[in-house]
Amino acid sequence: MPKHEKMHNRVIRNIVVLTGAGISADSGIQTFRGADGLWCGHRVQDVATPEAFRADPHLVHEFYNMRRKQLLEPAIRPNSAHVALADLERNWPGEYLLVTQNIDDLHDRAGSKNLIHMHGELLRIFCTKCGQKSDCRTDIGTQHSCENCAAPATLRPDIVWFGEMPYRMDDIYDALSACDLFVSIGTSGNVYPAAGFVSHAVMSGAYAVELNLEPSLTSGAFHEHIAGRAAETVPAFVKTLLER
Ligand code: BJW
Repeated sequence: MPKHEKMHNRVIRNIVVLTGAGISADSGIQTFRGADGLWCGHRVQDVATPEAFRADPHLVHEFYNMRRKQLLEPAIRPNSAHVALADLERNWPGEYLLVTQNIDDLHDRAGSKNLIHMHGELLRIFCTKCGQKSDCRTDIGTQHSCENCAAPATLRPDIVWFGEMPYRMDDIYDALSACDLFVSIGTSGNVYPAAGFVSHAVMSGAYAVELNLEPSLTSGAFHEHIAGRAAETVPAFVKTLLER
């Protein structure tokens, strides 16, 4: 890969941005794999798989109820990185797609519109019997019935668990194939398919930039790295792009 090549030498029309837990860390939401990991004593595989949900739906509902409550606390708000990305979308003359692995709604609240929540949304649920999806801002549990088909104990969080297919992969790969710039913000590169997006974009001809506190597992695939907290690096990076 031509590492010496600089972004300012490139014609950039189409942009894909991928975000992970690091962008919401500056809003007070803990990351998954940091020292103070979010999982509160639960191993990921105890709560984030369909098998875990079948084995102990109560534990899994409690886990997501706790996180939903936290997300709705007044102190949890979009930070300057979320706001800068919404600003980029509004002002960028070419194609722009934001793909987030995050299940929080901070990008939505900041005003991002062309946004894919590839791992689902904490404030949505669906019925495993009829498939009906709905908004959810309260606790749910096995005592609740589906409002659409009335089946008992069939509701689950609209979250993509390990072993399940992330959402809108065709749209994501189409955008990656056509992008001139791929930007990854605050993701560790542990979880596929998102961790493979940089390779796909670079093989399709894109310039790739990583913004992270520390190098990710896929750092080697990027042309450029910008180290620091997302709330500081993202607004500065967006400013550079919009001034081109
Ligand atoms: C900052 C910062 C600041 C901190 N500023 N930066 C073997 C090889 C390859 C793949 C697999 C494999 N075995 C299984 C798989 C597939 C599996 C997988 O990838 N497993 C790996 C663990 C190996 N993937 C899947 O199963 C996916 N589905 C799939 O592949 O479908 C295809 C298929 C289906 C069926 C059959 C066959 C194929 C689904 C993945 C679903 C992921 N779900 C989760 C949980 C969501 C629910 C929830 O939140 O409860 O999504 S896992 C969790 O990790 C969550 C996140 O979205 C995801 C990524 O985490 P992220 O965002 O990167 O966070 P961290 O904490 O890891 O990193 C934070 C970063 O921020 C760090 O780098 C910090 O430095 C940085 N940072 N503060 C800037 N202020």
